[in-house]
Amino acid sequence: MFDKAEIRIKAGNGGNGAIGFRREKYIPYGGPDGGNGGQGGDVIFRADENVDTLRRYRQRRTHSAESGGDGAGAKKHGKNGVDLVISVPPGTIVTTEEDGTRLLIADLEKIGDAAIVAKGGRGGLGNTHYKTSTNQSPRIAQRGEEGEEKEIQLEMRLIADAGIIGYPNAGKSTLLTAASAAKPKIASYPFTTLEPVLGVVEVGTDNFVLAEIPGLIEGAHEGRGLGHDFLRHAMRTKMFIHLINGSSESPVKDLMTLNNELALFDPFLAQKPQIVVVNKIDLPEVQEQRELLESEFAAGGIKAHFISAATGSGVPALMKEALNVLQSISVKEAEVKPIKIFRPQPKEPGVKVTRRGDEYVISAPGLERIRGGVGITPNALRWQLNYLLKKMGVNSMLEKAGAQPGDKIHCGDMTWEW
Ligand SMILES: Nc1nc2c(ncn2[C@@H]2O[C@H](COP(=O)(O)OP(=O)(O)OP(=O)(O)O)[C@@H](O)[C@H]2O)c(=O)[nH]1
Ligand SMILES: [Mg+2]
Repeated sequence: MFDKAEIRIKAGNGGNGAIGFRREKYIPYGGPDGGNGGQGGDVIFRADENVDTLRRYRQRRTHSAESGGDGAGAKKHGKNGVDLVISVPPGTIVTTEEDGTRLLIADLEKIGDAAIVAKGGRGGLGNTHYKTSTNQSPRIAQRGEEGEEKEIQLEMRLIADAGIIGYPNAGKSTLLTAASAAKPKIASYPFTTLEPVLGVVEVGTDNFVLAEIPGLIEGAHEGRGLGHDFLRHAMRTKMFIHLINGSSESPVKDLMTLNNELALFDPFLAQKPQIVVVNKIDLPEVQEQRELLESEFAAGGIKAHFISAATGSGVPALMKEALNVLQSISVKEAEVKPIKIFRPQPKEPGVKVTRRGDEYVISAPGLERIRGGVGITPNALRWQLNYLLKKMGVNSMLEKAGAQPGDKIHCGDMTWEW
């Protein structure tokens, strides 16, 4: 139950190249002047300091970048599509699934880290581009390339397995010190700890990472105290140890207030597994209240631990319980697949000719996106393409493959006769 989201992203398509001719008085067909299509916008992910959770992406939907504009006559190039920048919290990893394996596309650890996750399509070339010494009036142009489309997963990278949360002065630093080798500052005033402090807790031969997460107070979700820093860190743990100061006026009210605060931050936080712990049981006034508190918590269905972080009493049992909870979570998460690094495939495989009966199919990047002008005959089309077919070696490949006069040749949307 970590902060996760699955969305579909679509980069912009490239605009189409134009087929156009200069029109001048007395010259029916001037030179070609069709402009290129614009580049499609990319989909970019960026770690943004103002984003704390993936909440806004939990509703599955498609996020698309703008497509490039089509080219036009008078050598006018299409406008480039605007990139779509998707803001995510620092610590987000972007993965995609391919053949049952999760592939890591980007690891956006620090504020400002960014990665292009879906590349916009290239704009198609206008007919101006296809003018040669033998073909002064090219009637072909290129369609824009499709923008990449992907189903991706976003996930916050964890800072720790378990987080200690609770009012300032509850004894969070003291508990972390008692349970691990971490040495956070301990003091009798609130907000002693300002940044999360991590420690490794050993339980028998197992261990887990425990963090003190400071800053949870009433109104924190509105920015009081350390405000959103709390949310940012709390999101990145699997479970909470909710530490209550046993010597406070009403420990039960403290628990309810802070759990309510968690839900106001993000319902997701309130749903994380939580162990409720009353601290400072070494103090006589807390010891006196123990039975009353136990029954009050029990009435709410909560089995509270009673510990003294200062003396260490009850701490080993608490850590054992935390490990149990973590292990039960990891059983549920066991189907999470290991992550491999995503390596983009080279985009331009070579030219290929495949025979299908009497017909031949050419697959050649770039060539596949060429389209003929309106009303162009198959023979005229072949003539228009001839220069490219020769240059790319397609003609000789067709010959080798056994193409005979009259055989149909397909490439992209085009068909002509050999
Ligand atoms: N008697 C007693 N005092 C404790 C216990 N745990 C912590 N304290 C005292 O409570 C005060 C606050 O302890 P910290 O561990 O700094 O509390 P914290 O929750 O980390 O506080 P912040 O970092 O300011 O949010 C200190 O004076 C501790 O000595 C305990 O089990 N018993
Ligand atoms: Mg502290």
